[in-house]
Parts: sequence; structure tokens; C-alpha cells
Amino acid sequence: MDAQYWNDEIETMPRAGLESIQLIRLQKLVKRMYDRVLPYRDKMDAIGLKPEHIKSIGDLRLLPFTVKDDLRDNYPFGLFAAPMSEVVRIHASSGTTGKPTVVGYTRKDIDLWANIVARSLVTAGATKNDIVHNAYGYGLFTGGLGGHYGIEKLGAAVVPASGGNSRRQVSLLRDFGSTVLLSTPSYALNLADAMEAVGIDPKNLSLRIGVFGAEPWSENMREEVEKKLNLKATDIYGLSEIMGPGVAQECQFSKLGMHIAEDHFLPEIIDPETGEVLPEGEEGELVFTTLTKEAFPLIRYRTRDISRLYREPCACGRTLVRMAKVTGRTDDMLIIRGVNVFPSQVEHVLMGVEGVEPHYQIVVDRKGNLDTMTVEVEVSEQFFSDKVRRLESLGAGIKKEIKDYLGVTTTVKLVEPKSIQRSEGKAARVIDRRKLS
Ligand code: DLL
Repeated sequence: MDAQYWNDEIETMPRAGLESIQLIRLQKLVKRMYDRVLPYRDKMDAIGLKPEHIKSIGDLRLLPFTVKDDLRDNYPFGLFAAPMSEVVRIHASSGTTGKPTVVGYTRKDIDLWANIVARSLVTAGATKNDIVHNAYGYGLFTGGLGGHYGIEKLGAAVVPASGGNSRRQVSLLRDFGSTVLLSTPSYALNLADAMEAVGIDPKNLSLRIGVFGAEPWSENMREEVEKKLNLKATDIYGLSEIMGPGVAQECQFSKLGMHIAEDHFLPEIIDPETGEVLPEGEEGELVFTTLTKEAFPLIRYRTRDISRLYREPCACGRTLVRMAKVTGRTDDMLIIRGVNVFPSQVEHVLMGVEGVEPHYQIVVDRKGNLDTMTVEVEVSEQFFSDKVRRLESLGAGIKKEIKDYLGVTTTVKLVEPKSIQRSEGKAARVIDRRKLS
């Protein structure tokens, strides 16, 4: 039988053992940062904190946070904790505003990352016998190369497809008999469209597992993707600042969340307003401390992602804490006439409606002093060609559902199939014209 775990000792370790490993690593990390990263040392000095004050995992909360602006202020390499002569790879995330976020890796970091992604793939149910089609973008984005090294480390065969040229990708999936697909969930849907366009039935492909992440996606979207691609869709989470893909991965048994590679990334959930650590199980902003990275370690990095942590035992036997599916970001919350709206909530409503396709966009604007929100969503071919009255009642139904669920009045625009711009990577769900003017 193929291994169920990549590293069973760590993945199933009793919590007390795991926590003592975390503490030793944390103490070493704090010392490394204090000695080598001047901006972080300044932050610690400003509150009179020395590395030797960290005596327990609970002392983590004494340490100052790191935020995105710290990275920008020290652009590009100012927070690196290793000399450039030891850095062998640089990635960057474009970000929507300002300078990109730049991250670096030593050879050991790259090896660690490959191991963690291999662990993710095994957690998703993949084995060395799989053929893995990697449609995450290759380049500065961490998805492509991060996935690539992990697939090779697992010993599976990697097809480095990157993003784009969906029809060709579909032929490759068919011809090579790929069994695992890595991509953003929105690009997976793109591939499903391309299959339909060229007349390939996913049932005739060999795909069995999807490892989808890099953007938020709802449970309803999972159902859509599973149905359209005839595979089991699992969620993978990560961010460049912490490492890239593989920070957490869903196992085959849990829809309660993704197992965090906690031996390397120590999670906390805080109140985004006050910065206080929240009680176990509560929803808030996810914060990570990297325990083992050399080139670009971070202490208490505020991800802005909203999630919660579960420590209950999992049916898969892993003792690693789980994080709930990310429901949004503290910075993607739209405030529409005073009502807080997360794009993921709109997606939740839309994906529950029959006749609606999983392609949508939220356009926010301001008329006079009033915010307006328009939800543009594609309807299925069959609905679109139907009587106008049926379309109207579909639109009115969606409007009512959104009003009931979110408490905000929207304009719903039903648009033709395939008219909303498709993504090759992360989907752009929101167009905020208020910011543009
Ligand atoms: O998106 C790394 C990655 C690549 C993860 C491939 C998974 C698969 P960044 O470009 O730095 O890194 O973007 C990180 O994307 O803070 C989240 O807001 C979002 N994100 C990543 N994974 C998920 C997920 C990569 N599974 C940002 N669910 C993060 C929801 C996700 N959001």
C-alpha cells in the first residue's frame, strides 16, 4: 500500500512532543532574527524584549508582529536573515498596490519547501505513481515552481504546464493520462470549459485528485469543480511571505480544514482590530511564525486571511492543527452602504442557485454619495436561450437571496455564458470603481 503520510512521525506526533519541538525552534529563530535582522531587532529593543525572554510557546505573544508594510519598507532584501551568497532563489508576489513583496530561499529552504509540498500532495492522496499536471503559473509566483519541486520530491511525474493555452492543456491531460491536477480553482473551471469546447468528457480522463488553492473558494464551488472535472477537489493554502504553497493542506477525510505544517509554521488567530490572540476555535486573522526558514524567516506575520483553528483529532490520524477554509481577507471586505460584504459570501449565494455558472464578478461603484454593488454572473446556455421572463425571475431570486443572506441590496446582471473574463491564475472577483476614480 502507498504511504498515507509523507513523514508519519511528525504528522502523527502527540501534541506535547510537537510543542516541545516548536519551542526549541522558536527560541532559535528569535535569536537568529535578533542577531541578523536589524529592523526586527529594533522592534524588540523598543519594547525591551530579548531572545532569552521566550521561555514557552505562550511567550510567542510577547513578540512584535510583522506586517506587509515592514516588507515594503525594507524592499527588496532588507529583512533577509541570510547573506545573498547563500540565497539561491527569489520569488515575488505582485500585489495589487505598491511594491511587490520579495522573498528569498537558501538551498536548505528550497529543500524544506519541496518536502512540505510533497507532504501536501500525500495528504491530498497523491503517490509517487501519479502523473501530476501542474497548471500553477511558473515564474515569480510561488505556485508553479513550488508545486514543481514538491512533485519531483514525491517522486511523481510532473507535467510543468504553467497557466494559459487551456485547449492544449486539455490535450495534454488526455494524452498523458494525468491523474492529479494542480491549479487555482478558477483555472480548473477554465479547463472544464475548454474540455467542453473540444468535446472531451472528463469521465474519460484519468484525473482523480485536484490540489486547488491560491485564492478563496467556497464549498459550493468545490462541488462544481468536482462535478465538472470528475475528481476529488482538495484545498491547498500558502502565501509567498511564509513559503508559498504547502503551508496547509486538506486531507481526504476532513472538510473541517487543512492541516498546517505546524512543525515549520506556527499559527495563531488574532482579533484584526486589537491584535489580541483569540480563544481556541474563534474566527479571526491568521498569523504565522516560520520556525525553520533561513533566508526569509518571519515572526508573527499578519496574513490578513480570515480563518479559524481546530485541534480536534482528525480521522486521517494527523495531529497537526487544522485551519478552516479561508473565508476572505481583512482587506477584501467591501463596505457597501455600511454593510460588510465579503466576495466569498456572494459566491456562496451564487453557487447555490440553479442555472448559474461559477463565473462571476462584483462591480462596486459610487453614485453621488451612495455605494452601489452589481453582481454580474453567467447563466447556463440553456437558461440564457430561454424566455426573458424566466431570466428575470432568476435575477430577482438571486437579488433576494443576497439581500436575505447579506442584508445588502444589489443589482444582479445575468450575462451570457463565457462573457466574464477568465483567469489563468487568480481570478479577479471585484472591480472597485470607487478606488479607480
Ligand atoms: O498564492 C501561494 C499558493 C500557490 C498557494 C498555489 C496555494 C497554491 P501568494 O501569491 O503570495 O501565494 O498569495 C497568498 O493567496 O494570503 C490568501 O489570501 C490567498 N490564498 C492562498 N491559498 C488559498 C486558499 C500563493 N487555499 C494569498 N484559500 C493568501 C483561500 C488562499 N485563499
